[in-house]
Amino acid sequence: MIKYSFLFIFLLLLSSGCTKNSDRKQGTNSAPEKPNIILIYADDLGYGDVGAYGATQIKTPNLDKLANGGVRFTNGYATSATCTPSRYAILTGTYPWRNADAKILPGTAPLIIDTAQMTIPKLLKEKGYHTGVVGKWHLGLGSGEMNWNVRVSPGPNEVGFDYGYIMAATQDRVPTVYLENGRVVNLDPNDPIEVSYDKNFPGEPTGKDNPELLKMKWHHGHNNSIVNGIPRIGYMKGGKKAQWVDEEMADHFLEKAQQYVKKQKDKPFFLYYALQQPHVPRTPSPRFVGSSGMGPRGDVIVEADWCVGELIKTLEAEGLMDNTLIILSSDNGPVLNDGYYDDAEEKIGSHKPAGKLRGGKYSLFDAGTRLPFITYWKGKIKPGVSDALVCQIDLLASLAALVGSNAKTVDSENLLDTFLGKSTVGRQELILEATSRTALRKGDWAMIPPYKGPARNNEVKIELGNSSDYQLYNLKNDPGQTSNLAKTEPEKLKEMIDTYQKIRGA
Ligand code: NG6
Ligand code: CA
Repeated sequence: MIKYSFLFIFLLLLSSGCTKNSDRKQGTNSAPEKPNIILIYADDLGYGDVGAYGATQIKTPNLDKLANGGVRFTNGYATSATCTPSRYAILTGTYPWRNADAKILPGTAPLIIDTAQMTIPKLLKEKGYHTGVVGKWHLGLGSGEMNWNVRVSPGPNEVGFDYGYIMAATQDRVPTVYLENGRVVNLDPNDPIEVSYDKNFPGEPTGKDNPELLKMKWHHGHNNSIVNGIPRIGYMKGGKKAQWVDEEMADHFLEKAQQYVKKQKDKPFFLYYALQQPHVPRTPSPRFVGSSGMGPRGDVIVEADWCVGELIKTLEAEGLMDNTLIILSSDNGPVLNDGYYDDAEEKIGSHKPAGKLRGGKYSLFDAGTRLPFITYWKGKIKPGVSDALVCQIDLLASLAALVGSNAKTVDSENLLDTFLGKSTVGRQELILEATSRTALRKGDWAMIPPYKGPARNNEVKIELGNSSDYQLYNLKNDPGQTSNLAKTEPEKLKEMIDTYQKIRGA
């Protein structure tokens, strides 16, 4: 009898589904593991901005430590050359060109992830994870008319995140406030927030009309409401107490990320830590001003690197390094002048933000989407460099495989072994997207169909990839995409066009 009640209690414990850190499987059998997962996502960090990827002028010791102690991917891609579509794709495992709303969004845009859609946090939550997002969101909030003075939903909490501490859109867009689980932080009910992307509120100064109030000057766009002396995109009134201090944003998000880790450490957790650097406006903490010798853009990269180092220190202090998988990448390629005069061009020196690649943010050339991409898991991932073709869109199926979930999407490929450094096999092909235009990467080749429109955006000074002819490049021999082989390799071109049309359903 006693024997049976022991068995009963044992079975009860087994079925209780409690997945405390101490209960996690250590991979000694085929049961899935449940490491903590931290996805660190930088904003506009280029292929060449990281030491481990060849930068010598900017020092990124903490990113390098992850890159050199984990797998450093040389063919790691975002789906897109701008933020919203890449963020949509990484969280949903779905190509952004399948969703017409997945474009750079204003701060008032509704949520573009369907609340019924599969997402990484959702699948992890189903497997017992606590899930959190800290940092830049830019996937829209609410479902139409926005009222910032009540709880804003749907948002992160409705697509799988138990906890959210975010900025709604970008640092250069209003509203310039933080939201915690849908509520504006420090909102004074007597000073309600109003936001418009159409017209100014009477009597409110703007970057266009009140240059005397500016501490940072706008170059293109960015001449609407002024917050903290910085002119923004969009108009905002009220919410004075809730407005963020730009120079404190990095510390603020870091602190929230650290608090999250400390609070959730006894359960497997997923933290999506979406850094705001080095997107404009570049506002390093005073501690980092001058740290790169390259002006604010370099300084905020040094700052972002420091933030990553501090988060790792927290993981170490909490004894979590051995069971935490860290994934680091960026949402799109680099840009120097993205709308403010901040010396990014003037002080660039010999630094190459895109490394050996052509183009940058907004571009269909490789620098738009090929980015630093690192996986790190102390004691689990053998350090190495992988040339496998991998995309952020593959994280959904791969993390599902890691935790024993059968969640999947049409576009996400299970490359778990590749991400863990156990295989060198990547995906065969990948559709790349830049401001609604698409191209194909397949094997060593990239094919860009003809597009109307300027070859170069002269404001940001980036080649966009538009041409009246097909473009075909062999990235292995010619990573800088200097030699268009469309005419000399007609068979390869045809094969690429066929594959492209098959995937795009054209
Ligand atoms: C552009 C902004 C740019 C940046 C970008 C979004 C202008 C002229 N330019 O429209 O500064 O905010 O949108 O960047 O307004 S992203 O990384 O979030 O995609
Ligand atoms: Ca971005």
